[in-house]
Amino acid sequence: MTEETYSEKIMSRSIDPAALEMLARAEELGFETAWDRLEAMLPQCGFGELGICCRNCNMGPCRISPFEEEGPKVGVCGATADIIVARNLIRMIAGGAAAHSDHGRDIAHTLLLTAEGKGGGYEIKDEAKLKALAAEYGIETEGRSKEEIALDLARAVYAEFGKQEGPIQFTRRAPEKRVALWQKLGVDPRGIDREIVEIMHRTHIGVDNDPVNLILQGIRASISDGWGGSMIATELSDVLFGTPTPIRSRANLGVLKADEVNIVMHGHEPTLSEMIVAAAQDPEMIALAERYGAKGINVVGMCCTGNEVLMRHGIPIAGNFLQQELAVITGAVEAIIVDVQCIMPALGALSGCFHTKLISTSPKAKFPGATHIEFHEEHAYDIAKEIVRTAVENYRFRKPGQVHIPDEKTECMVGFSVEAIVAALGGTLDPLLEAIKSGAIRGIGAVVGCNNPKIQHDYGHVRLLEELIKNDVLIVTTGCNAIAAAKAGLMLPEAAEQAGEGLKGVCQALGIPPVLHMGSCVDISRILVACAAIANALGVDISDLPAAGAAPEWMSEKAVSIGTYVISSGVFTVLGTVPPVLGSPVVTELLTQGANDVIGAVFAVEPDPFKAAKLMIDHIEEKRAALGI
Ligand code: SF4
Ligand code: MSK
Repeated sequence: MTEETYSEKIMSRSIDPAALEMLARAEELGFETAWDRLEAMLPQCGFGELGICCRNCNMGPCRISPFEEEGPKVGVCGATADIIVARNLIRMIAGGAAAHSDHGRDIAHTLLLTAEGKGGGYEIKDEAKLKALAAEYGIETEGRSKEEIALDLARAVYAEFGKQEGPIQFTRRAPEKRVALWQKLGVDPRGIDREIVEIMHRTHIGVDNDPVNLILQGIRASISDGWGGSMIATELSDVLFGTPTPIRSRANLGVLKADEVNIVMHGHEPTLSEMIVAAAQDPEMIALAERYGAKGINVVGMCCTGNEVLMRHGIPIAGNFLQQELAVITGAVEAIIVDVQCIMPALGALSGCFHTKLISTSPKAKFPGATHIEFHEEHAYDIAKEIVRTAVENYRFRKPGQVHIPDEKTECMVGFSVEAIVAALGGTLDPLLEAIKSGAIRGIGAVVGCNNPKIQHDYGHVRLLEELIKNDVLIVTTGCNAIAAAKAGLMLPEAAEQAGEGLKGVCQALGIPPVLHMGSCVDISRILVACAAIANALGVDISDLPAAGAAPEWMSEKAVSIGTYVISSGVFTVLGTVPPVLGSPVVTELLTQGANDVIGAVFAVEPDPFKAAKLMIDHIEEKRAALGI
């Protein structure tokens, strides 16, 4: 089958040729994917879409009629649509902030074990960053071993989660004006866990029933994610595994190999994926693979854990969120190894139709149909080896007749941590600031987030990026958007050809792509750090910068927390899918207009990537005019 022969239905689902090929294959073989399940779900619940259903107590469930005349306008307790929508929204923020921050806590735990000499194979790779972070925390570094420093740092960071009074140290990286604003509004977070717990308390029946007060708590918890839990995850991952530097790799399903053991690592935390990468290089494992007739062991990534090892080791990435099922349908995957977040429970049943083993590893995340091999940092390398061995031994059960791997794999250049960007600029931000001031670069676009079958796969991401770079907007990206960009060839220095003249000149002079891969979802914290550095260099707040954010295909609760901390940091953000808030005029107005007067930024919702680009560019131009540049 070729693209010309695909049905209209298939063509409407993705713009990625590899995904289209596998979707056609899935249809031919009768396998169901997320797109089919969405179709079966239609029409989706209108109350849910508007955010006006509540089951926070057992007098409910209650739902508010959105129609003028008929139907109830309050729940059994008297809660209005505004109250219900605000409560539901901030519970989404709590879910997202909890996910990111628990990830950060796990990394802090790994650092602690490593410092105590109990980390089963981990070591401190970036001593310079360790010392810089220690200095931020006021920890003595002179004449001390890296383990001693790391122990103090891990304990100090660990304490951030359970702190009662604040401040969370990394929030002080934000420009002074921003911190002062947070303090004035009473949203400067006190402790990471505390803010999440307080959301759950306030949204219990009969507690906080003021929509604005509820949203302010959502803002406080989201800041504790972006400038707290997520930033901790990023910074300590760099200490343990190394701060990313530019490296070349490949992206898309074509990175799977027909004659090797294919291991797909999917999920989020680098503690697992780093060790799998190491164990797959173990000569004993390679010899075992050869004994089973494979030419080697091919480890590839998926979603954000894939981004982590892509950025640090150049491990190829097989795809983004909506490609997880498609990878299994290639019939060439011996094991899909998962930890936490964004892993579809559908993978278990689907893997059962192939020889593929779905291997769950986290005590927090078990899946139907999975083989559970629990991962503990104390024995990390040994467990990783056991997992790799399980994958290798599965190679003999591969059914050659089922194997179908698309050819697509695109070259990419990744690894743009803030440190790497500064290095590419020659050691200071000045060339970037000059390019912004001269107008060669009009502004910065932070484009991030998931896939969502409600939007044609990768269409929202890729078209938005193309449009922005054409208009001289330099892009920083993470998560599944970054993977879409890599697959589309936008992460090569040659992609500068597609950029406007100004951006093209800057990229060519520096040898960088116009779309810079800054990492996984938690690494949006790197974007915050970059924004703070630029704002500080210009002597302004982040909300004054010619910068705009977007999440064209977002779907997860983490994305709700991210969007909220991004606007709370002062960056206007365009969402490609509609959040469940339209049932409340008060919340909708606050998020799309009122917040401007409070935190200096708002959300807009625009599914059309061309119109979204226009909104972002207009915003950037407005900010340039206000700065007088
Ligand atoms: Fe209904 Fe109020 Fe209970 Fe929600 S909290 S389910 S609106 S009675
Ligand atoms: S993996 S949160 S689908 S970006 Fe981080 Fe992708 Fe969104 Fe998950």
